[in-house]
Amino acid sequence: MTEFMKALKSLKAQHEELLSKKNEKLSFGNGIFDRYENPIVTAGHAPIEWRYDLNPETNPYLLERIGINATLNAGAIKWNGRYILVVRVEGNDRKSFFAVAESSNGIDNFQFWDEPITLPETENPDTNVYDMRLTAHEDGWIYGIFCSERKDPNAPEGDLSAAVAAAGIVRTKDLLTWERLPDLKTKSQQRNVVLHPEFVDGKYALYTRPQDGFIDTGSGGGIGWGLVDDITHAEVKEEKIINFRYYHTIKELKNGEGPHPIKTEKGWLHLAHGVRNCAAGLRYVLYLYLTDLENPTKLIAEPAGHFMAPQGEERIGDVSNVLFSNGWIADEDGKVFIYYASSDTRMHVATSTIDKLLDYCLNTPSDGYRSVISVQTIKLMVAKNKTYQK
Ligand code: BGC
Ligand code: BMA
Repeated sequence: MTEFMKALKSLKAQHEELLSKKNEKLSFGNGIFDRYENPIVTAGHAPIEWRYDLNPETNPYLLERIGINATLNAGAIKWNGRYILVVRVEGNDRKSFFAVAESSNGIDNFQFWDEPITLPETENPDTNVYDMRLTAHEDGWIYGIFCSERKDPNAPEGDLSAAVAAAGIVRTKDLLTWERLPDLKTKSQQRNVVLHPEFVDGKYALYTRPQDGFIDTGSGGGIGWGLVDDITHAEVKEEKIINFRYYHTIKELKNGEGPHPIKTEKGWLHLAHGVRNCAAGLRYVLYLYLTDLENPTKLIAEPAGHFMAPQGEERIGDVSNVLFSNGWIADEDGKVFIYYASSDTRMHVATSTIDKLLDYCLNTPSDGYRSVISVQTIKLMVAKNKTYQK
């Protein structure tokens, strides 16, 4: 066997081993959700054919020609009985693109389809695209809303990082061919825009995240909501804030809707991220909130603090101290698969159930905004437990 063939054989064996690895639930948790032993999609999951020229004549040393840096922030959808992720794949060149990975059980053996998604551009080409949220809308289309980033045309000379973020919109029926619609028009820049799955007053409804600049949300008070008449020329004229930011909370600096909320008997169940600034940089955690079934903009419950925060190895990566989620899947039987990325580097899954998540939302104390209230809340729990034990 030639050196080339030997190298190729071992490359394929390693890849196969990674893809076929079983994933086990970790045995200790808080009862609310379960974490798993292994990340579910990593840069190493990218197909060998994307990265290597497999012809010994043009690549005699079997060198990797196209490096993949990270797989993160995936949108998710159950489709034909399969668990589908539209993963943000980032190359060594720092450009991200979208690629479908699928699994039959939602927790392991995720495998990328043969080729990444071909995403059409608008007349204003995107520099980078990321963080797609998938919504199977009641109009019959599957929509993907993502962040399209372009260099700021008004940036002062020499400023190479000033950018403009906008919500790009695509739709598909087969996850293979994607139709690009015009970007969302709103008053400000946008990241974290999510399509609600149902019409509201006959209109498309969007969760938005108004922001003053590319990074700063500034006067943008939190997660917004706006209605759109025509999704093929989407414009939100009025944005109403439905989930606010507060001083000294996990979402002091910014927050954004994760995937679209899940419809439950007790309300719309939302997964979002909250960000605070500290000496180590921005810390991203996940939180849940519940809104009214009839009026998805009306907050019913919001537990204090984070639902999930980076732990152990999750804390380390390209952008450390970050958990981010823009995809989850609720099965018919009430099981929920929460797909989250750690530190802008790899994808994980956590599982729970609708019942547990609702119980968590409705029975976890809400934020009292002061240390003294936190102590009162604990003392109430202790007192209750004393009477119960008697
Ligand atoms: C990065 C995103 C990040 C955003 C704001 C973009 O250039 O690709 O991952 O969320 O900047 O920091
Ligand atoms: C953001 C997001 C994500 C990313 C996070 C942390 O603003 O949109 O793309 O995970 O920053 O870098």
